[in-house]
Amino acid sequence: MKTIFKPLFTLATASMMLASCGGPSADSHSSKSASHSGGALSGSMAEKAFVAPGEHDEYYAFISGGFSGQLAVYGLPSGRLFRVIPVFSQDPEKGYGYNEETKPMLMTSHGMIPWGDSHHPDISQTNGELDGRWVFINENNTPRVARISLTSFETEEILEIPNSAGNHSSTFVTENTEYIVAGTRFSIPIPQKDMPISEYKGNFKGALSFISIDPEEGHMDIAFQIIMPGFNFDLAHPGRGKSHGWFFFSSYNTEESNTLMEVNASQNDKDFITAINWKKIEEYIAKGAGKKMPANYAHNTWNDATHTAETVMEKEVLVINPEEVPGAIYFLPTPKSPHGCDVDPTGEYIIGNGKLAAAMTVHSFSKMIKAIDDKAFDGDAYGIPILNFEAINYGTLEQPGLGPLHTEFDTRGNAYTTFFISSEVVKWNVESLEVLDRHPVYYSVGHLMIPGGNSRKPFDKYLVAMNKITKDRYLPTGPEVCQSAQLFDISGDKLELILDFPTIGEPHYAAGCPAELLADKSQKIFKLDENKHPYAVHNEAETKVVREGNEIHISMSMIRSHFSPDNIEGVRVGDKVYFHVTNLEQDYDVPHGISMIGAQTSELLIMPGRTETFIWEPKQVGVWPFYCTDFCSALHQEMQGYVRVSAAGSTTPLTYTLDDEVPGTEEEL
Ligand code: RUQ
Ligand code: CUA
Repeated sequence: MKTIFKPLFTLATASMMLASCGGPSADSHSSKSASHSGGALSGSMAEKAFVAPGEHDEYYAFISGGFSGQLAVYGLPSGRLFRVIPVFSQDPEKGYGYNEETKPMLMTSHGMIPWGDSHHPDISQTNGELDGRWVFINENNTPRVARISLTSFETEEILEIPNSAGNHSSTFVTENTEYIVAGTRFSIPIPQKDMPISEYKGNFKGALSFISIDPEEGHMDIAFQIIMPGFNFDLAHPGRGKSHGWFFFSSYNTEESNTLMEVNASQNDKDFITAINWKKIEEYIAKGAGKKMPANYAHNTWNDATHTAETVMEKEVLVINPEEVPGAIYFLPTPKSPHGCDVDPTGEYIIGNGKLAAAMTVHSFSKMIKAIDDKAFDGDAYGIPILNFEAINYGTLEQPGLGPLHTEFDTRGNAYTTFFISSEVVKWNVESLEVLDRHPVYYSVGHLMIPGGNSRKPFDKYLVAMNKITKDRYLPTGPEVCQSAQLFDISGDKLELILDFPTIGEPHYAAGCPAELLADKSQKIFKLDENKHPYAVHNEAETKVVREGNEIHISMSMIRSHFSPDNIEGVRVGDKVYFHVTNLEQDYDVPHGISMIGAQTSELLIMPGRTETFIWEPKQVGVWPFYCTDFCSALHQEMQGYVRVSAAGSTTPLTYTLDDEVPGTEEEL
């Protein structure tokens, strides 16, 4: 039997693995004998995923890169990769995090961090439907959230989250993009201090941050943080429709243990989903609840006019103690270390995927409200009422599979849940709690995504399953093989697997939307006459080279197919040379690149109308070339230039030319 599962689950689930659970047969784990999917796709299935050369896809899929820190853009149903949007990690291909303009995007209270671990993208909504303005995504390791423009497909803002560690339950937008959230995975001392780890229990706290989104510009701000008991907060989901105004967070380690977590955090029969009435908290805040706490966190914003990011260090955050907001926070007991916490499109059903449970728990929002009114409590934890399980529970899906992780929904009342251990997607009806279909995936699926699946209006034609392990599915590439996504057609009664495609990094989670929501408004150029970069040039006449002590600022332009200037003399060893380069093109899809021999940074890849900067510190005397790195025209290979570097202290005058014109000469400032 070929069974794929991760050591994470060995202790708690070895016995579950042995029980017959109605999961797929051992055989169906093998690609070679998988009769359900067909080892080779049949012709009609292949047709469903086929997008003819020159045709466009029906959907965009934004698949997180997991530990790559980025967000990749694919088309569905083809699975074709269009672009990797750099978010939390440097990207030398695009100069992101390397050029002077974008370096501030990666600034944090710990300094500049070149890498991140991105998990959960989510597209902005209006009235509970995707509006295609922005996609948000979280970073776990050094807690941050990012906002990416779905016009320019670039990261526009990154906000660090203080009092947080392992920002996992994030981002997840509310119905009108009022908030995204950031729930801490690790509880920590708040404020941080030097203390024994063994005193975790009762002393460490878990912050749940609500980040408000400006409705016009999208700017992010931490509206408030709720300082919760020291649990591990895992996933989150906003209410919608009738439950709009509430947010639900799953948690594990309600035991509050701090060592050998795989055993000690799995003791309690039930952990909690935390239900937070954020509208009520807003009312409390309006009446003065909460207090400003000193903090230090980076807020990095892209300026569209200057084409430059800037960092502001924020100095305080509003924190709320649960005791200050009675009636706004409740615990929903949920078996057993719930991971995914998902709300159906009607807002009535709250699904807790107890990753160590053999059953899935469905809570009812209306029963929850009634239980609150009836005060159907089973005590409290740290003063927060624990609702009676029977009073809130809608029902249980018995033995649907092993290791349920995440659930998404269609418009027909069905839910689709991933099972990590039994490697399958199970379709079930939310109201009747009946399993309708199941399909193996290859292998160890984490999240799944239906475009719009986090909104009131899912587009339920396709489902993407994102797999952690692929083993024998692709050509081997050394010790690490790719991770993958698998595309299902869910328009019929049965799940139909129609495509397998490898992904960038770990395809952790994804957001998708119909192509027509974005395609028409996709940005084509940046207008040159609106370029307010301090070193921008708007034509070749404005190009210049200026010495300021041992700094040299080259204001250079690029257009098919030359740089201006293309020859520069009078640079000396020990100088710090700034290349400020403007792409004068005003045509769609004509970026130019530039790189300089020996520059200890990446290339610049400059979009039409934009200005970018890199620094070169020549170490050696000589005549050194630079060139365009992006094949831009038939004369791309001619797009080049030289810098003459003289010895330190040399008196070679600073001159620069294009086309044997009279050399420009700059006085030393
Ligand atoms: S979590 S694989 Cu990082 Cu989204 Cu469940
Ligand atoms: Cu410009 Cu190649």
